[in-house]
Parts: sequence; C-alpha cells; structure tokens
Amino acid sequence: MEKRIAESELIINNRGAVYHLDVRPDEIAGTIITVGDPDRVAAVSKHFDKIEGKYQHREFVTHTGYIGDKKISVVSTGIGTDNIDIVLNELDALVNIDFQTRLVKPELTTLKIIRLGTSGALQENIPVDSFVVSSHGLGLDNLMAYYDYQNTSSERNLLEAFRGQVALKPGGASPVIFEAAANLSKHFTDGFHTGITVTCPGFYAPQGRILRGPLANPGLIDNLTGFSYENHKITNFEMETSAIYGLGRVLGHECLSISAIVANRIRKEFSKDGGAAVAALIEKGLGIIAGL
Ligand code: R1P
Ligand code: URA
Repeated sequence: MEKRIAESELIINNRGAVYHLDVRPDEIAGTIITVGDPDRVAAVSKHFDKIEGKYQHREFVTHTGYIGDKKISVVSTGIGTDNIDIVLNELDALVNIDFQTRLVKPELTTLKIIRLGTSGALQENIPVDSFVVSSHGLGLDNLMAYYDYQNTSSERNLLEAFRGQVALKPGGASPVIFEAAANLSKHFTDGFHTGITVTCPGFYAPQGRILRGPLANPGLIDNLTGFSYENHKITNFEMETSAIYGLGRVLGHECLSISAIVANRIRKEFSKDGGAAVAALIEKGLGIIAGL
C-alpha cells in the first residue's frame, strides 16, 4: 500500500494550501516562471491577459494567470538554493501529491519550470545586458548532496573535467552538475548566449568578490573562466540554477534557467540599467514561453 505522507512532512495550512507558498493545488499552472526578486513577479504578470489569483507568504509571491489560452504561474523564490529546495518541493507537491489522502498520485505531472533571473558573466565576450541560457547548472553549494539522484554519462564526464581543472579548497564545495531540459532550451537560441552556469552559495567570497573579507580561494574566477571541455565553457554564475536543475532531475520536471547579465566580472562592468535588462528578458522570455 502507498505510504501516507504525515502532517509534519507535508504541511498544509487552514486554507488547504502548501505551507511556504500558501498556494492550493487548483491555484498553480503547469508552466511556472521562477524569479528571485518578489517585486519581479508583478513585472512578469503585468504582461498576462488575465490574472486569476495572487498569493503571498514570506518571500514567496505567486501570481497565476493567462497569456491567451496558456495558463502560467510566476513564483518568487528569494535568493539561494535553500529557498529552491522549498519552492521546487512544494510546487511538485501541489501537482503530484493528493492533499486529501496525502498519497503520491498514481499519474505524475511534469511541470515546465523556467527561471528568469540575473547573473554575472565570467567571459569577456558576454556583455552586460545580454541574456544567457544555462546549458548546465554546476553547483558549488551543498543542497544536492542531501538527495539521491543519477547523473548522465555526459554530466559525469563534465564533472570529472571540472574537478581536474578547477581547484577548490579541500573540505569546501563538492561540485555537482545537471543538464537543462533539452526540449525547453531548444526554443531559446536566437539572441541568447548558452553555457555552463555556476551556482554559488553566496554573492561575495563564493563569487570571488572582496569587500573586506579576504578570499580563501583567490584563483576561483580565473579557474572558472579558463575551464574548457569539448565545446563547453562556463559563461556565468548566480545562486539558484543547479538546485533547480537538480531537483528537476529528482522530481521529474523540465527546467530551464535564463539570466539577464547585470555584471561582467572580467571586464569589471555593471549594467547601467539592470531593471531595463530584466524587463527585456521578461518580454522576450514570455514571447517564447507563451507558445510552449
Ligand atoms: C543575487 O543578487 C541574486 O540575483 C540572482 C542570483 O541568483 C541571486 O538570487 O538572481 P535573481 O535576480 O533572480 O534573484
Ligand atoms: N547575481 C549574482 O548572483 N551574481 C552577480 O554577479 C549578479 C547577479
């Protein structure tokens, strides 16, 4: 017999909604855009023809609506892979666990989950205000160490090359890598750079930034920029992609991460108008997502 998921494991509030997101199963779409910044949710949903519902708990803001006949939800995750753990598991629960019986449904639903975020470029030729599609998420955080999953053979080869070329501090990060969903990435080619995105467990030292705290690994940025394996290069880094791709693998969802480049760490440049770059990414992204 299927195992009932206890009240302590899947927390459902008085509204019948999943705890952190405060969203009910009938309030979420099958195509979901994730954004880091809660204010970016309205910047996406203002393009919807109709908004059906707005929900918020803590940093997790969700708007569900339609572009034409296409039902789309946009959800803010806040910053970091720990928040992605919450958002991806709760989105999955909304479609794949029966909230009445607390049993996993016999027929599973595959969500399309697309991150529209911001990021720092690690290659000189990827300018600020351009867009990068993450062919892979390479995690230097530790979230995926807590899950059991299988890597593909091409992921294993890339990881072995990465371990050989990029020196990480002993006892520090243990890198993981996951590919994007090919049937989503194939729609995002014209006007997008593509490459490996490194996901970091912080914005400052974990991304080689020094304000006052000294770096344990001063060679990190040069190592990441110089990495090369077959036709793969590391294009950028940010703070969520590898966890989205990794949990997509574990839970069976199709995931893609796309970033507006707001910083170029090699040229030491920052966008003059990051808000405009993000707005342009939202418009271009929605034009494609509405047709998926
Ligand atoms: C850091 O400023 C944040 O910006 C990036 C990083 O991944 C991190 O979340 O993405 P968002 O702009 O989508 O939040
Ligand atoms: N987000 C990041 O995590 N890093 C950057 O450099 C820019 C945006």
